[in-house]
Formats: sequence, C-alpha cells, structure tokens
Amino acid sequence: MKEYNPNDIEPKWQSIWADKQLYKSSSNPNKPKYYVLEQFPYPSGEGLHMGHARVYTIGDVVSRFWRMNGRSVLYPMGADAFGLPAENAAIQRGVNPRDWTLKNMERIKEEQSLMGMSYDWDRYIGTCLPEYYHFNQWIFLLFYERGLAYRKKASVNWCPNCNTVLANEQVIDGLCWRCDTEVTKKELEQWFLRITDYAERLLEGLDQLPKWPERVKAMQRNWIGKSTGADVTFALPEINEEITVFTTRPDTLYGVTYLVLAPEHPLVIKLIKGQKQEQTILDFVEQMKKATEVERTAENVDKIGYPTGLYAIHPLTKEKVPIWVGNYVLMDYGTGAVMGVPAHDERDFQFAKKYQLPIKQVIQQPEPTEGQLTAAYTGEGPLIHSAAFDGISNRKAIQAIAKHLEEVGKGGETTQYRLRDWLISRQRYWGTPIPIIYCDHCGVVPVPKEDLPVYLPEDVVFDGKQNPLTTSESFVHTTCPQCGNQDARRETDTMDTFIDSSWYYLRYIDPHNHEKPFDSDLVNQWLPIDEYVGGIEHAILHLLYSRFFTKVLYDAGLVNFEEPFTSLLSQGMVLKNGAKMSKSKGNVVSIIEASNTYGADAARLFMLFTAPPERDVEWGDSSNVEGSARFLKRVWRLIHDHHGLFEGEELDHAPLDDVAKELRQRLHQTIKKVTAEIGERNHFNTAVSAIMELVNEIANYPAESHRGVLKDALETLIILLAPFVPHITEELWQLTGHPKSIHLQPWPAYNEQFLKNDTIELVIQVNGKVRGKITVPIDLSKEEIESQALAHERIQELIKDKEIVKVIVVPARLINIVVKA
Ligand code: ANZ
Ligand code: ZN
Repeated sequence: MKEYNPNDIEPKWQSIWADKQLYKSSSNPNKPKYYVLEQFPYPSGEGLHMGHARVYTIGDVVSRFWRMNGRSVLYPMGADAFGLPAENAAIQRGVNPRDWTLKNMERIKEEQSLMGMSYDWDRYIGTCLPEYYHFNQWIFLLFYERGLAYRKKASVNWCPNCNTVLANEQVIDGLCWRCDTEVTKKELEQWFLRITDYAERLLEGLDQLPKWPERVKAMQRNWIGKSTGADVTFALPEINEEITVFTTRPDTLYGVTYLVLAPEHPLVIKLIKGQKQEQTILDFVEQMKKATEVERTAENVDKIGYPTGLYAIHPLTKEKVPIWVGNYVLMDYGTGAVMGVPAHDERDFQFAKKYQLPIKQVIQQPEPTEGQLTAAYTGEGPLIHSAAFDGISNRKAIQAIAKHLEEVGKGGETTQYRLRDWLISRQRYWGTPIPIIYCDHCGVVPVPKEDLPVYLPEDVVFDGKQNPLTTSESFVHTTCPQCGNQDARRETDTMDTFIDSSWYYLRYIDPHNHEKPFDSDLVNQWLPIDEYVGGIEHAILHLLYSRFFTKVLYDAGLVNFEEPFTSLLSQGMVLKNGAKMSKSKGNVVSIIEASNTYGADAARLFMLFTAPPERDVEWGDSSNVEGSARFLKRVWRLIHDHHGLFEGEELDHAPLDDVAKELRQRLHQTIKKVTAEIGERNHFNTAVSAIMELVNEIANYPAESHRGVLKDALETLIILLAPFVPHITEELWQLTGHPKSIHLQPWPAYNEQFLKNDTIELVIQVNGKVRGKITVPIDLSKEEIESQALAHERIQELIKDKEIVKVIVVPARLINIVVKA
C-alpha cells in the first residue's frame, strides 16, 4: 500500500484540475444556478494566513456541494487591489505601486490554489486594472447623471499621517482606521455620493433578508439611525430670522429653557455680530471646527457653551428663550440646533447646571421629589406645566404636540437619519481617478463615457507629501470636452476603494466586457448571490455600500433585483494562542506553511470540523491539525484494506443479514444528515462528525459480511468527503477504479426506506411495572406481539399462577399485561 502523502497528491491534482478547467462555470439553462462568493482579498504583500484560508474553505465546500447537487455554480475570485498599502510601499521601497500590486496578486492566487480552491479563474478581476476601474468611472458618471454624485465644500476628517481625507466609517474612536493617528478636521471641496437618498430603502430592505445574521442587520439599522420626532420653529423677531430645531421629544416642549446652536450653524455669525462676546465665540467656533465628533459629543466631554445675548420666542408659550452656542450640538445632524430641556435630558441638565440656566419640569415622576431635580428625569409620566396638554401621558403628547405645531405653522412631525452622504474623494494616487474636468468656461464637466477610462498617470512623484496625481503635468492639464478650452484641469482626487468592492460581484458575471460594466441579462440570471462569506468587520461599510449601489443600478434599470446578497455567512476568526492571527502579533500560520506541514486537506478539515463557521477556531499547537491528518490516514487505509472490492471481486447477491442492514441504514442516515447540515444549515462541523462516525461503523464491519453493502459504503464515504477534502478523495476515487473526477459525481441520495429500523424494541410491563423487553420485526401484528410477550421466559415466570385480565399493546412502545392474583 502506498502511504498517504499529501505533498505528492495535492500539487498533482491541483495542476490536473487546472489543465482540465474542471471548475469552469457556465450557465446551463437546465440547471438552477448557485452563486457563491467570498470577500476578495487585499493584495497587501503580507501573504495569506489560515484566517483567510478559513473563509475560502467555507466557500469552497459550499460550491463543491452545490455543484455535486446539480446546480450550475458560479464561484469566482479576484483582488481588491487599490488602496493605501501599495502606495505606501511605493513611498517606502521606491517601487511602482502597480508592479508591486500585480506581484502580490499572483502570489495570492498561488496560495489560494495551494488550498485546493475550485475557483473559476477565467473570471478573475483585479480592481486596479484599467479594464475594471474604467467601469468605476462609468458608474460614477451614472451616479452623476442621476444627481447622486455631487461636490461640496466640507469639513472632513483628515489623517495628518496618511495625508488623506477619511470617511466617517474610517475614523474609529477618533483615530485613523489604518494608522491609529488622531484624526483632525479640514475644509475641502469633496465628492460625495448621495446615499442618504436611499436611507429608508436601505432600512426597509433589511426586513427582506431572513438569511442575514441578526447582528449584522442590527449594526446596519443602527448605522442608518432613523429617528422620528418633530421640527420646532422658534422666531427671532429682533433680526427677522427663525431657528428650527429637531427633537425626538416634542412632549417636552413646555420645558424648554434655552436653545443651543452648533458652532458651525450659519446664524451664529449674524447673532453675535457686535455683541460683547463676539471674538470669544468666533475663537470657540474655529476651535470646534477642528475637533472631531467624538471630542465634542463623548459622554465624558465637558459641555461648553456661550450665550449669544439674543433671545428666541417659544412657539407656544411666546416666552423669551436665550440662544446659546455649544460644543455638544453637531451641525450635520438634524437642523444643527437643539431645544434645551434640562429637566428631561441628561446633556441639557449638565449644561443648565453648569451655566445656571432654569430647569423646568414638564413630566411628572411617579414619586415626585421635594424641590429641585437632582438629575434629568427621563422616564414616562403625565404632562405638567404644559397648558392644554397637562395630564395627558407624555407618550401621547409626542404626537399631540407635533400635530398642534403643524396646525399653528410652527413645525410638525419629521424623520431624521444618522446616515451621512458618502464622502468618496481621496487625495491619494492608488485609486480610480474621478472622471471630471474643470473648465473656466463650462465649470464642472464630466468626462464623456467614450473617453473612458481616465488612466492613472505614471509620471508622478511619490514623496508622501502631496497627492501624487497633482505632480503629473500630463494628467492635470487637459482639454475641455465641451468647449475645447485647452486650459482645463482634471480632478486629481481618486475614489475611495470601497467603490471598487461595491459592485465587483456584478463584474464577475461578465468580466471581459469592454463596452459596459456588465450585461444586464447575464447579471439577472446569476444574481442575487446565494451565499456570501465574509468577516463581520464588513458588516456596515462594504455591505451597506453594495446594497446602495445595487439599488441605484436597479433604479437605472441595469439590474432587476434590489438586494445583492440573499444569504450572508459571517465566519469567525482563526486564533493562534488566543489572539487573532496578524503579522503585527507575530502569530501567523501562513497557507504555505500549513499546506507544507499538514497538507491542505488536513488543514481544511481541521478548520471545518473544530467549530461551526460563525465561531472562532483556535489553531493551537500542531497536535490539533495532526488529529485531522490522522483521520485522513485512517480513511486512506480503510479503502486500501478493501482494495479487492474495487478490483473485480465477485459480489454476492444474497439477501442482507442484520449486520449488513445496519451498515446500510447507518450509511443512509449519514447521507441524510450530511446533506442537511451542509445544504440547509452550513453546519460543516456536524457534517464532518457524522462522516467520522460512519468511518467507525465501516471499520467495525466484519469482513465476511455482505460485501456489496461494504463497497457501497466505502464509495459513498469518499463522495461525502469530497467537498471537504478534495485532493485525497480525488486520489482515492481514482484508486477505486473511477476514471472521471469525483468532483463531477452527483451527490448521493438517501433512500427513506433504508433509514428505518427493521426491528423494534418493546417494553413488557406487568401491571404497569417494567419486567422485560423484546425485539420484534417492525411490521409484526398485534396478536403476534402479544403472544411473543406472553412467551417471554421471565414474564411466564411472573404470571404463571395469575389470571390474565387483559393485554394492552401500545404500538412501537410497550405491552402491558394486567393480571389478578
Ligand atoms: C429636546 C429633547 C428633550 C431631546 C429630551 C431629547 C430628550 P436621536 O434620538 O439621536 O435622533 N439633537 C438634535 N439635533 C442634534 C444635533 N445636531 N446635535 C446634538 N444633539 C442633537 O437624538 C435626537 C435628540 O438629540 C433631539 O431631541 C435633540 O435633543 C438632540 F428630553 O430635543 B432632543
Ligand atoms: Zn469648457
């Protein structure tokens, strides 16, 4: 017998599969489709580790399973190839970002192949290639035409270390998501995508996604942050203006004792003009513009404010309310102005205490305290000091007061979203150039679609001090496509790389199309994606942007579905010594190392078997994976021990004895279980353990027993293992005399009839007490059961002197013999 040596058979089969293009996908009208996708890797130059391998292995099992189950499977791969690391490498090592990235892309492909992945490589896409980013530009222009891409001067998050603007999502606790540098603010003309127009649809769409983890949906809902409340308008007769505030609590309107404007609020300058505090407040405004959202609004941050000296008129009481400017009010939420209700809002309470502003209670507590409130009362209760609304519950008052405001023309019900428009401008080189030209005569001019792609220039300077695109004369200077003005300038910002990943799953369908991003008919055939495998870190950004893109493409008539991902599988991490594998922690087990040491099959099996896919897996020391390798050796030996079966041995046609029937039953139960665990639940771990139990059964099967059943069990075992461990099963399939690839085999079906037991155990009771057991054929008649029970040796002994009153047979359970002494 040949020893099991993964280092021999794995590379051999990988190259045969590649030569034969075994995994090439094509839509077949006779087969239902199944689209499996994993989030594509980032070619950062660090190589792939087992955390990556786990994602790919999960997707690969799903693809192989559905292929064997008669689906037309699409399973593509690519590289998310634009972004900062390539550019930083260019700066640090003096290499060309493109060469560096392309080299890393090749390396990743090789590493993925080492794991035995069944990708259709003909559909490979790299987002940094002009044939891909061409259509980033095409889609940008589509957004522009539809009024969904616009430019605006904005105070943006700025990372002084990366020298770039960051989206809100890329600022984590006030730090740059990449380099942990403290983020500051800066005013720049920036391009935005109007994702806020889609806030409600993005929210509602989540309800149509039952196969998404609740946790991910909750994170998206939270990010979109819908609030219902009311706008309330306060008049400023002295300067003939008004201030509108957004509140979720119109029920507290009679408790307003002051207003607070965000420092950036456009009215601030007008209000403080000529006031004593003018300069102090202007300085404060400047200071606040530089601060981040977290610095201004975190709970432990001191509330700071200045009175403007002016008053607004309360819309219902007509009382004068002082107007303040304060750090804790943000310009880009609601209206940038709030009504201060210190009695019922924690922040307002702190503010009022600090600046000795009046506190007016308008909701009654269940047990009223003596004198002043010592904290904001944020609970429910009937209204007090609220004129005509006194006595009604504050819940009811929310609507009642909003309605009243609408009647008197001072506001009304409204909805706000936390979601902000998507800032996509990056002052960086390694990204898609935004296809816009600025002309002194024509203004902002989109590059005509026929002039795309706008290529990334090569004649640029990488010194880390400026946007390299601005250093390319040949790029910046251009001719206006509208008026021919030769002094036009190109936009030098590039697009956020999240644009690339917002539609790549559509490009896989039609990756070589040079006319348009994709053919709509083809895309409509394959999408939505049936299973999308990826990390929880993308729960908000990537998944929200992709859903947004899909809805815009839907509105433009380019796709006929609104949600791109039907089912989402968020896999857990692979840990090493309790920590996430990462280069900085020095605990990485690379794909190359694992496949050399244990073989890809053993590594795959280990990760699939150890935990359900959503949970973390501890890689541990080598003994863990060696357990999986031992199991594979055992299977290898088992097949070899019975090689005679596959070499023309005459099989008997005798009826099956009990042992053979038992194995057959076990086999069919295993098929049923494995099929459901993979196909319905993605529980690969329990599927593998069911197969392991089957191996034990087969190993214990007596060699002299029915040989046909044994052969069937062994062949089926190899097929059931094929999605998990594709190399060893391919080798064994060939060794057992099958010329065609196992990966083209149909998935085994189970037979309902064989699942059932032939015999059944029944309990015998005498006067309700258990006295014995009998095993009878499952279809035995009641009379037969009764007579066998009465013939039972021990029972005979017990009832011999007694009178039998009656015998009760409960089918499939028991026989109760009722006797009289
Ligand atoms: C009066 C009030 C009384 C409020 C009360 C709350 C409790 P969410 O739920 O997050 O939408 N607010 C409104 N715009 C703001 C801004 N630009 N910056 C900071 N705070 C702002 O929060 C809405 C509440 O946050 C609003 O309701 C407003 O305070 C404040 F007992 O108005 B409320
Ligand atoms: Zn022009």
